[in-house]
Amino acid sequence: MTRLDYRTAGESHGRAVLALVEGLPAGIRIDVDLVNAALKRRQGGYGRGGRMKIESDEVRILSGLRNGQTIGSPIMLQIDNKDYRIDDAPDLPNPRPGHADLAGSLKWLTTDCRSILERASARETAARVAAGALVMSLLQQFEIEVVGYVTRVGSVEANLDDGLSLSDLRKLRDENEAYCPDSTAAADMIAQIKQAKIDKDTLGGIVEVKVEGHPPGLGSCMRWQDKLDGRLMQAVGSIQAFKGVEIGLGFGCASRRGSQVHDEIEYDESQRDKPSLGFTRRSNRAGGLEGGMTNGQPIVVRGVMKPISTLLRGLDSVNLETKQPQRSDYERSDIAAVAAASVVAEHVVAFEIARAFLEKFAGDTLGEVRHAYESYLDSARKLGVSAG
Ligand code: EPS
Repeated sequence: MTRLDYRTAGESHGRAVLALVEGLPAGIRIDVDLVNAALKRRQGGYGRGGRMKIESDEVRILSGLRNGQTIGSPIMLQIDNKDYRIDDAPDLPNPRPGHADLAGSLKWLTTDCRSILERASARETAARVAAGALVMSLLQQFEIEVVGYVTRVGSVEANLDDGLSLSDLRKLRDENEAYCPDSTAAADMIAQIKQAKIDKDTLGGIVEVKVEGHPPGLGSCMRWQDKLDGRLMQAVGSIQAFKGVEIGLGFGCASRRGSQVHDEIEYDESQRDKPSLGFTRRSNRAGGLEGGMTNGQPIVVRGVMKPISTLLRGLDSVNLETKQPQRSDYERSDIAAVAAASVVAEHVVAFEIARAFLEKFAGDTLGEVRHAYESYLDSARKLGVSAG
């Protein structure tokens, strides 16, 4: 059986960006509207530049479905680029500090950063969102919810009540262009982005993703490669311009004592049918993961995005042909794309959850996966209850 996986292809100004998803069981009805809604949301958010006015991303599913349902075969997703001038686009010899330009030019031995940036570009995240949105149709079957939103832009930090449900967070997030569930902070974030634009500068920020409804036991402590916390960190840390990832309290663990970090365990019989299976916690500083496995609490992952490296006013650089000082190249760019990055983070996390879910509850068909899932929950709820 094929493990759930995906690859992406496509250049920023090539014909299309693509994702090839393999390993989804047969019998899942795919909600294409969900994929297109996610793609549209990724294109939005306050601070996006001219390119997003040109593109209107929509997925074409070229393979893998019959009458709207998966049949177990590879699924090819295509998103066409309207701006596909890759062969006519000018050479870019002046690398932008912070972008892949210089490191890539030195790696592939070229003085034209164009060949590097075409693939390094965040345009590729459209494919990652499409793949993640596709597997949401599987997660929905098991009532697993994933929500991503913005918690910081520049110096503005959101103030979010821990008690907000995922549907509250989603609703509040969707009410503003900062994709932030705190409307006061959202207005301040937008004001900061406006000011950065006036100053011909850019801004970064922090995104947070929460997952609920998943069972305990996803991931494993037996092989480092299988640890779900590490896999989530790679998925989020590999998003363009991300510089750090934390789970739960994350770096905040360093300054506290153990008694202020670890989430003490209780048992509440009335919660036996919840994902915690009754093993409740008063806090969730672990962010839902212990030993590389889900522990029945919500997953909380955060990632930090650096400010966009293409600045309207440029930065000091060097011309790769002449080796003389030169300001970095500018064509057009976003001022901030933290809102869009929250959509990307949501979908790469969704994909990792789906992958870990299908590892534990493997099956060629959705029916077999459901059977494995229910049989596990049945056994888990009987844990500790003696047969006699
Ligand atoms: C990007 C540069 C800009 C962004 C782009 C990421 O594109 P362009 O060079 O065509 O103006 O808008 O983001 C996207 C295209 C996207 O779909 O998110 C870069 O160099 O990383």
